Amino acid sequence: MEFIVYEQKGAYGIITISREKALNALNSSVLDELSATLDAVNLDEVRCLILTGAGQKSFVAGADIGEMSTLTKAEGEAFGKKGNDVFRKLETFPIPVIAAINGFALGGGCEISMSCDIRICSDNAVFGQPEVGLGITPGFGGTQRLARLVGAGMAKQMIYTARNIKADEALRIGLVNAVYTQEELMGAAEKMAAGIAKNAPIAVRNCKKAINEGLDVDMDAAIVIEEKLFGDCFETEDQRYGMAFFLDKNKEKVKEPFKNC
Ligand code: DAK
Repeated sequence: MEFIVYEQKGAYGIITISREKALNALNSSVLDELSATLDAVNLDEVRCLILTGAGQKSFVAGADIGEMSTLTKAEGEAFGKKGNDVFRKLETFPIPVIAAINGFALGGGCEISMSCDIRICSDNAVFGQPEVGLGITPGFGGTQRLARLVGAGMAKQMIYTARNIKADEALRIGLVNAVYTQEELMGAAEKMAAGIAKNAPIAVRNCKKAINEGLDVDMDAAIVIEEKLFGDCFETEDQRYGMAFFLDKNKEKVKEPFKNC
């Protein structure tokens, strides 16, 4: 791998997009490597992922403008599909993904963070969808995911004006859940990942599926999705153990890690 660093730390993994000289901009190789990295995550052991960018300045400064500048229509479509496939793979990845946004998150950078389940950022983070200034529309899901996250009015304002916003505004509009100093960001992301990894893995995966799939359908259909995924937790070892532990009156007993089965 040239542009992606993957490190497994016990029950969680950290994916770092590492193309610092171009502020971690997404070219075809980065997208291919990210896809291959996700395919190789050991889902028997890893229960949560963190996605971040290398260096102190940028999470991802967008799709690679140099590479895009010479694309034909057909190549543009192929590049768009490559990006959308990886972003969708992240979004539907069986385990939660936390975006730890450590600087610029522009264009495709903002879009990739929105394909993650949870976004937290450092106080130097900058978000924006500058595409209309480049003569294109946001092409990696920005028009769809931003509107769903922050509402159509705010998404339209950000996209039509191509104006960047800082971390405090991103927090105010609900684009990120929390802002940390640059020094604290990764510690906070790792603490959250470890906390998620401690919970019953099948239940956490089913929650992700229920929320994501439920948001795409009407409430009657969404409730059916929830019922099915709720039912699927029963008869798992984790459900039996989790409930038995609660019902056990022996307060001295220490909770064992969940087994993912
Ligand atoms: N692409 C390629 N290189 C980039 C880049 C990018 N997006 N962003 C930065 N770089 C490179 C710079 O060219 C520079 O390279 P050298 O000159 O050193 O070789 C290096 O990173 C450092 O950047 P700067 O010198 O510009 O650093 P500054 O601190 O002065 O400025 C900045 C930082 C982030 C404000 C600035 O670099 C900037 O405005 N970058 C571009 C941000 C941007 O517009 N991003 C959105 C790109 S458009 C599609 C699907 C998706 C998309 C498109 C189509 N289809 C479905 C077909 C997505 C589009 C986008 O993401």
